[in-house]
Amino acid sequence: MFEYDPVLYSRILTAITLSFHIIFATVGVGAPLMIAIAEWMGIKRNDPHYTLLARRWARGFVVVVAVGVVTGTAIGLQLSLLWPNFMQAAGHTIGLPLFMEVFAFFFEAIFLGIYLYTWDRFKSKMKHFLLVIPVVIGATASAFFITTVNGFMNTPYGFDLVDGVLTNVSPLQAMFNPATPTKVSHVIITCYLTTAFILAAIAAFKLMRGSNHIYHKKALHMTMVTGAVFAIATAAIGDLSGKFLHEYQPEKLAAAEWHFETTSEAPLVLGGVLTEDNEVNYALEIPYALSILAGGTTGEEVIGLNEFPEEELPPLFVHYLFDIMVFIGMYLLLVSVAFVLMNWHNRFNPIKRFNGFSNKMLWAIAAGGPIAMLGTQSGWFFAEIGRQPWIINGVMTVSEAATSSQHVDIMLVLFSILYAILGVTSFIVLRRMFKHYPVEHELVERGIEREGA
Ligand code: HEB
Ligand code: HEB
Repeated sequence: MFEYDPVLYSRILTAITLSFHIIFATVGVGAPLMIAIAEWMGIKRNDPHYTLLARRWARGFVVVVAVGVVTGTAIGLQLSLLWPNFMQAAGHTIGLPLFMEVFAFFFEAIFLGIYLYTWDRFKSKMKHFLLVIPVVIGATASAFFITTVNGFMNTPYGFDLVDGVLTNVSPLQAMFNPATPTKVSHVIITCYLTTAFILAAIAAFKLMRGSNHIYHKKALHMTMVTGAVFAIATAAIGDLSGKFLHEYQPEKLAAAEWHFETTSEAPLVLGGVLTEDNEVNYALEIPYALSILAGGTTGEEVIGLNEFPEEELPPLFVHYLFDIMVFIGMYLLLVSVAFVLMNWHNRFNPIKRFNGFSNKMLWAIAAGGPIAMLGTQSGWFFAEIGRQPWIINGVMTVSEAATSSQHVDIMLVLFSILYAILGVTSFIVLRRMFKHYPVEHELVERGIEREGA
């Protein structure tokens, strides 16, 4: 019934590993910034609630980093085990950013250690705050370096192809390939956005569960204001990513929009169903919008799928992945901007300042956390499946790159068990950590509030 196919199993194992890694990596990149903002506000407003936010988030962050390191190491292993021909062909081209990611990680880890052990050890709070800056830089640099590798896979640069071999390699040119600017900024900003929403969701959840504590309200405000800023930035950079695809990977953009004929004034297609002869049914069309996304004007000519040989086209279901991501982007933008606007006129009113939200709003924010993570996942799935059949665009296909080992099925089972254990354990650890030491206790214990206050 099931034919053993090492390529298929390698793809499944890589997809599972990356999807699992990306959950922790995304929060790992975003959390340091949120911690830094909270600690900064604690100092500036002389408000211990914000300082406690930074402390508690930092504790959770450590668990996230630990899992990120394990799953990241699994990726490193699997790159050589499952895709030996890819690593042999391109290893020396992308070795620089791969190494730099490890370096960025060590940089981050060293300062994170110092940061965690020096709360209350400095006379000036500012000195402790300064220690979080290298953590922010290290985490973001990780995302930067590793995303340039992914950029290279999409728009390979910095080598000559002689008889199928990559020669005359320039690692810097490979790193700063045409995909790097939009990809790196889209990834980093969506890491910040997703983390802001996950932290906001936790605060909203606490408030829905009956807590009325100002601590959670302040958390909600801070995360929603930053969330709104990053949601706007995400939309702006997402637009640039669309323009990048138009120029360098037109087949991916056309697949995302089921755009078959090359035309100007091309519409954006939302949802719908594709028939056997490539007719689009039941879709919502926004006139001219694809031309505007691609080139900024309604007259922009957008290349259609019919221009490409059929065996070089990605699977057309990527359309739904793109739709889900864009829809989620709109949802997060709407919720966070609505929240900020609704609270704007209360900003100088000390009583109403932190009370301007309804239960419906709390629901919408609580849902926004998991939804944002889903957006990150669908974004990656879209970008990766949209590059098929290539592993290095136009140079090497995924099946050429794969191992022919007969044991990938066993690896798949073993790694799945590892991820299940890691996922469950980290969930339990995080839950216990915060449940057994609730905010209310910690506030009293640190002398920030009195019992019953
Ligand atoms: Fe990652 C970690 C690899 C993707 C972010 N990573 C990690 C590790 C490794 C890796 C190996 C461990 C540590 C060191 O450095 O050593 N990755 C990797 C690869 C890939 C990735 C190979 C692809 C293919 N990442 C990724 C992405 C991102 C990331 C995409 C973003 C966005 N990572 C990261 C971070 C980290 C890591 C942040 C650290 C940890 C945590 O979590 O924090
Ligand atoms: Fe995104 C990807 C657009 C939203 C996440 N994006 C992507 C792409 C595009 C876009 C075009 C592809 C690129 C390439 O491939 O190179 N977006 C967009 C837009 C929007 C968005 C237009 C609306 C606003 N995203 C979004 C969100 C999120 C995301 C919201 C999350 C949360 N994406 C993402 C990711 C990815 C993407 C992660 C992968 C990476 C790259 O860049 O690629």
